[in-house]
Amino acid sequence: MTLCLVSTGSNLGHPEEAVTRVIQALRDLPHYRQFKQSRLHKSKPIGGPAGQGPYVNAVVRFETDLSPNEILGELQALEAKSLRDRSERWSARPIDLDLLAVGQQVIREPHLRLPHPRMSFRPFVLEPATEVASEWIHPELDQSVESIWRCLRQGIDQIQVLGEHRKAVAALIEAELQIIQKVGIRPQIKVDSEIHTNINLAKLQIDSSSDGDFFCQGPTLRLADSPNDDWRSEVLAAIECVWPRDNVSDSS
Ligand code: PH2
Ligand code: MG
Ligand code: MG
Repeated sequence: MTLCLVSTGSNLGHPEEAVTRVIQALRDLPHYRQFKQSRLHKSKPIGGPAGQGPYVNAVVRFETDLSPNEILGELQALEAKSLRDRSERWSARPIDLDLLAVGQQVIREPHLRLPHPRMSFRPFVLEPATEVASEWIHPELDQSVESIWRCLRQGIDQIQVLGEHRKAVAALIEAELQIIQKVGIRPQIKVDSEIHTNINLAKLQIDSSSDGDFFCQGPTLRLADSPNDDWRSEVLAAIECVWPRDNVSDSS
């Protein structure tokens, strides 16, 4: 049996009900044991079109013998049942189920990336995840969920960009204005041929090399994992996670 983590979220219709219902549907599936669920957390949407309602998110953990692809198939079937519109990325949705992790497996395939490539900087994933699996070790960062969450909240005060980085740098420079608006400080963006663009005030490391090693612990955005070329929106969404502005307060 392997420990699995799944994040659930909804921001359409009645999000609390939708999340509660889908978690019950997951519990009713036959192959999952030792099921545990976090509280429901409410937050403002990160990324996507303007004008969306707040999200309700929760993380569940269970043990199973199913393979990652089998679990993914079951999650997608449940999503399909909720008639989700997949036309626009990060658009409002009745239910979103994301496979975060299956044990310590690292999978980098077009249809499945494990651990989930954006989990290490998303507060709406990390906070509920600490309630159900604080001890789980992220196999790439070699760090527990609890420790990644602590890093995100406390910050390591750096954005670092590794590897081939022309596009990443362009995305960061475009993001600069918004960083100034959010944090009130002008970031120093230094570029050199080898390593890094260093913004001396962030809490996020950004890795733009296609298979570069993680170079320090903590919340990390690997731009190579982006499903499309819109690195600017990836960087902005990550920055939004790291410096949330007026987050809707938590509720349960
Ligand atoms: N999911 C997204 C994009 N943005 N924001 C919040 N607060 N919660 C989410 O679950 C979420 C999001 C894409 O899946
Ligand atoms: Mg999602
Ligand atoms: Mg999803």
